[in-house]
Amino acid sequence: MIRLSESKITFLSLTISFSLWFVIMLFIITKNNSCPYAALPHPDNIPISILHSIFVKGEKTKFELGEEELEASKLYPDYKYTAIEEYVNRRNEGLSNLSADLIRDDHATCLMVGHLSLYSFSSTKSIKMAIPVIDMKSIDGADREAIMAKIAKGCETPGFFQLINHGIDHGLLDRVKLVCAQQYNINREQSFKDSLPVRALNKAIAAEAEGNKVDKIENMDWEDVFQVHEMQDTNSWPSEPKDFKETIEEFRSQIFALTEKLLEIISVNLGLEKGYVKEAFAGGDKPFFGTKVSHYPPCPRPDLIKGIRPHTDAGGLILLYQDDEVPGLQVLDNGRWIDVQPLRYSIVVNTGDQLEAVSNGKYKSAWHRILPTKNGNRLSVASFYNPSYKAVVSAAPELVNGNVANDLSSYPKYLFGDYMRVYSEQKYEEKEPRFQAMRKPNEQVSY
Ligand SMILES: O=C(O)CCC(=O)C(=O)O
Ligand SMILES: [Fe+2]
Repeated sequence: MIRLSESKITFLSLTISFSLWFVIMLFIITKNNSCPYAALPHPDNIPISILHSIFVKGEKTKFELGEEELEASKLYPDYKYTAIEEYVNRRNEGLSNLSADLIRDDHATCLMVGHLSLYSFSSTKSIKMAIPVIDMKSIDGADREAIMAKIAKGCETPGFFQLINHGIDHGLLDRVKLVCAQQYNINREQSFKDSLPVRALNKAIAAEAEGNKVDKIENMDWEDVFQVHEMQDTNSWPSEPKDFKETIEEFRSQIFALTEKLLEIISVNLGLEKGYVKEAFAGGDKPFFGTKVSHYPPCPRPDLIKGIRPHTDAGGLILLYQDDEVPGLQVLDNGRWIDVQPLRYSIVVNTGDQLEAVSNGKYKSAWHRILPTKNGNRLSVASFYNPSYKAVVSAAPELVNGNVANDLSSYPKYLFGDYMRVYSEQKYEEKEPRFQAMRKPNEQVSY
């Protein structure tokens, strides 16, 4: 008979209990992860607009995936609305990595999300939540450094990021959405229907119906624009809806403050005094601050025209409040167009050509475009914080090698008004020739 010492017995019993615990845990984990779609792409990568139209708007929702139009109720006859709705809400709040819990909790949901990811992935070929989402909640607290670092990274690449908990009142954002939709319906819808792009597209569709081959329309955008800025004559505000002016002005003042806060962060991130970029853009006066309310109405042939053709923005820093349901904004990142996915109450930020110049190329303004859609009328409200037309823009001397401003290795020094004259003619072209045109005639440089 084998005799075991006391310590061996303790060791053996510990080993046995550990193995038992391990087997039980393995069983639990495998059981909870028994979702047959677990290997599919992460549902956080599904555009929120698709989730929203299927699961929140209800059974009758028709939605477009690639070329097809499908009715949600036929695709997903017996899913649990509440679980998905909760998921959408959590995503809207910018929380991520929640889908795993959801999948574990609810097999039906798991099935749905699995199907959906399969479907949307195979039919739209998009889709990564590739634009950084930055939570500003504790920017004035302990996490300041970490948040600033995220902003620095977002400015470097891809030059676009989204902010949540940015301090702009959600109720105000809801009101902006409402008054813009009303203003479009009251004042703009008819004129859009009579506009050049609509006529050009109708002509192309008619020509095609007669058997002709038609080209894409490359010199127009499928966009309705209403501009607001400080120099605005009071008469140019629409009288309806009544609270349009007041709402947009309140929105603009909150966006302006947020932009200046970001510019301070950006200056410090670049190693400059915190007021550097603000002062550079003010040019001894004040910056130009414009807001553009755009609609991209339903487009019968999104394959023939763009919402806005690819371009980089001329100015400094751009803050965008975009539709939380209808997608369309894409950014060129490493040669690939990626979606800036709608995220409710977020503010999208991107850097323009002037920040590229001031940062001496550290923050390159990113190419972006808008794709129109067949069914949605996308709203976007973009606010442009630009230099004054009288400001002289140049690379910050601290960021130029050898501190020689305007040498050939740095960005040129020029009047912003001059840049805008060139930009207005070359907006949809490469930006390097624009900077080139700002050099004095005897300075030639190849980019
Ligand atoms: O509509 C948008 O989301 C962006 C518009 C834009 O890129 C622009 O106006 O320059
Ligand atoms: Fe733009």
